[in-house]
Amino acid sequence: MSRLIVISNRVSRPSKGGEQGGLAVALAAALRQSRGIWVGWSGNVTEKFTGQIAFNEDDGVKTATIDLEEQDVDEYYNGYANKTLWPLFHFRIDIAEYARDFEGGYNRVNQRFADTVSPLVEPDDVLWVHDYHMIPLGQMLRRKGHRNRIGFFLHIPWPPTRLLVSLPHHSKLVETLFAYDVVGFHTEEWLESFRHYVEKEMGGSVDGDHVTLGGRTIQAIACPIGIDAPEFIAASKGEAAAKMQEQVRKSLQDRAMIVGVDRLDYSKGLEERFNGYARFLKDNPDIHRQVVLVQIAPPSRGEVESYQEIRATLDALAGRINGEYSDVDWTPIRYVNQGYPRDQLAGIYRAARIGLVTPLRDGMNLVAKEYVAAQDPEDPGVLILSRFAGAATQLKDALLINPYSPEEMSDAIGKALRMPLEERKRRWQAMMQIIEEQDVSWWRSAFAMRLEDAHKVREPQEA
Ligand code: ADQ
Repeated sequence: MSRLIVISNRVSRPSKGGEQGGLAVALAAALRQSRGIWVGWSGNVTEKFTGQIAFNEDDGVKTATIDLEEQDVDEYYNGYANKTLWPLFHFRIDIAEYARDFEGGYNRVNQRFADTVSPLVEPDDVLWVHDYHMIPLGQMLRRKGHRNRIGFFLHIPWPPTRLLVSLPHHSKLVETLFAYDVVGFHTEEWLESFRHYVEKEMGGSVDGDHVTLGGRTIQAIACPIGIDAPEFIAASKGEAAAKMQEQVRKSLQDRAMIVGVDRLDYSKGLEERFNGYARFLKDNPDIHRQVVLVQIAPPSRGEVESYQEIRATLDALAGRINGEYSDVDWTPIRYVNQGYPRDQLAGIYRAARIGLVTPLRDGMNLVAKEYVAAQDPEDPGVLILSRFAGAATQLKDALLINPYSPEEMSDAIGKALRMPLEERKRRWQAMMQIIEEQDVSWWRSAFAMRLEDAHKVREPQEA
C-alpha cells in the first residue's frame, strides 16, 4: 500500500476539541486509518518565512507544518481564500472581493507549500490535496517533476459558470486542476457545474467521468464525504454525552429543544434560521414556552469583515427575538458562541428534538449527519435540512426546506414537533443507513480507489 500525503491549509486534530471545521474532523479520521502524513500551515505567523518544517505526531497522525508570514495570511488566507473564493463558490458574488494582491499572495503561498512538500515526496507516495486554499498546488508539484498520483478534493460547492466567470483569471485557476489525476466534489450538482464550465468556457470535452482539456484528461467524480459514524455513534452513547444530555435536559424543564451547530459563517443561513424560528413563534403562540432554540456558533474567520458583520447581525437578531418573546422564566433562543468537545456535542444533539440545519449553500454539511447519528434509535429526533446543502441529496428523509422561506421553516418546525414516533423512526432509520454505509472511511476508500486506478506513471507537466 502506498503512503498517503495529505495537504490542506490547516493541520488540526479533532481529539483536541475546540473549533473544528468539517474538513479537519474528516481528515484526521482518514489519516488515522493509514500511515500517512498531513502537511499544512501551523496557524502560526512568523516575521520572515524560513520554510522550516515542524514534524509532530499526535493520536496516530503524523504532521508536518510550516509557519507563514503576516502578509501571507492576509493575502492568501484572509484574502484570496476567504474573501474571494469562499463567497464566490458559495454563490455570493455580491460580497466576493477581487484584488491582485490576494491572487499574488495565494500563488506565493501555494508555491511555498509546493516547496515544503516536494522534498518529502517519495516516488510511490499518493498525494491528496484538499480544498479551495490549494487549487494550484498540484500544478506546482508537477512543475517540480513529481509524477506521483495526485488527487484533489473540493469541500465546498463548485459555482455555476455564470458566477465563476466573475473571477479575474478564472480559466487560469481552473486549468491548474488538470494537473491532478482525480478531482472530487461532494455532489453531482457541483460536478455538473465543473463540467459545464470546462465545456462551455474552455472548450474542453466530457466523456463520462473523464474530462479533457488541451490534451490532458482527468477523472472528475462526485464522492460525498461522510462522518466517522462508528466513532460518533459510540460518543453519543458515552459518559460525557450522557452527562451533557442530562445537563441540557434539566435546564430545559420538559421543553422541546431545537439545536443548531455551525461555525459562525454567512453561508450557514443563521440569520434565516433565526427569522424562520421567529416566524414559528409568531404563527404558534400556543406553543410558546414549550420550545427552545439552542444555537451553538463558535466565531470563525474573525479578521474578515463579512464575518464581523454576520456576528453583529446575529447578536442583534437574537436579542430582538428574545426581547420580543421572552418571559421571566423562558428565553426562546439560547445563543452560544463557543465550541464543544465532540463527545459533549454528541450529547447536545441527542438532547434535541429537532436538528435545524439551514445553509444557503453548503458543499456537504456534516452537522446534519452528526445530528442523525447521535439520536436515540428508540426515540429519535427530526432533522430539518436545507435543500441547498450537499447533504440533502443523501438525506432525503429529512424535512427538506428552502431556508429563504420563513414560512416553510416555520411549518417544518411545527411538523417535526408533532411527528409521531413511528414516522420519526422510519425517517431516522433510512437516513442512518446511508450515514453508516457512506461514512468517512467509505469516502476515503472510494476516492483512494479512483486515485489508485489513475495512471501510475505519468508524464510531468510542461513547466
Ligand atoms: P464546514 O463549513 O466547517 O466544512 P460542516 O460540514 O458542517 O461545515 O462541518 C463542521 C464541523 O465542525 C462538524 O464536524 C461540527 O461538529 C464541527 N463544529 C461546528 N461547530 C462546533 C462547535 N460549536 N463545537 C464543536 N464542533 C463544532 C466544510 C464545508 C462543508 C463540508 C465539510 C467537509 O463547508 O460543506 O461538509 O467541509 O467536507
